[in-house]
Amino acid sequence: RLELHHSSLTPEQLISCIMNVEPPEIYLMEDVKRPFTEASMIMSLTKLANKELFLMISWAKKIPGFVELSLTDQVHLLESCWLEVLMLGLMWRSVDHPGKLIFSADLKEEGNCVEGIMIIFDMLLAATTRLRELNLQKEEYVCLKAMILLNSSKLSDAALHHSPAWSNSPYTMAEDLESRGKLQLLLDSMTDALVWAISKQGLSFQLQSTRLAHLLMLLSDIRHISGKGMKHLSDMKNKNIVQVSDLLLEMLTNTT
Ligand code: AOE
Repeated sequence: RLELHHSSLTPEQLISCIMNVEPPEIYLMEDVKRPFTEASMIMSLTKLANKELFLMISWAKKIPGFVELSLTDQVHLLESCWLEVLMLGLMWRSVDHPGKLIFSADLKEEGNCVEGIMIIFDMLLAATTRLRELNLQKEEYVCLKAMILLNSSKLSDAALHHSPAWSNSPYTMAEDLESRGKLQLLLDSMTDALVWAISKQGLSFQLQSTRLAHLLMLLSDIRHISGKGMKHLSDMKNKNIVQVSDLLLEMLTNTT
């Protein structure tokens, strides 16, 4: 296992490191009652998402350099990217199953099952088709997922200037700025890693640049779909279907 400091990792080492910290496959382990209603479907998906969020936090903590960011930044990054990260994972699992969304090994959806979720399912399926057309490689996938996390800067000025109420360690402005600098370096090394992953494929220089552009454009599609998904989820919440888990801070601060 690599124990080097992240700043001394080559792109190749960084990729093999983030390949190694990929979360395991998830099983829902419950009888899924069919036919689904929108409510029961969302219920199952919420259970799944809660399991995945647990794994996502330990995944993030194993990305070289992430835990050296301020706790405020760690929280804001995860808070703003979690659905995008879940969605990219879902697309990756589904890439070899045209027309299906592989939510988990035991929850696979053909789409036409539930009215309310249909529109978002269709967007997820379309984006998955795009991944398939691009023949996305695993090395590229893990880079993109880490880039979603590191680039999810809802960390705008508001986050910088107010210490959140839950923060009992008073972060200074200087520490926040230092963390922001580290974040930029992390994002840059992840970009280098993606460029390296593309360059391995023996494409012409021209095609490498085009591929990089296509892969990065996927990220804006994913952010768009995530926005729609959030809207859908908050509509649900008003109907009291989704119960929100509040474990994030606890999980980030506990040292495992
Ligand atoms: C996509 C991928 C995936 O692996 C799972 C799911 C499950 C639900 C799906 C979503 C998806 C795709 C889009 C859907 C959505 C349901 C409705 C929407 C179909 O149209 C998402 C279920 C989300 C459940 C919410 C769980 C609470 C999250 C709270 C997060 C939070 O508060 N914090 C602080 C962040 C924690 C970061 C780790």
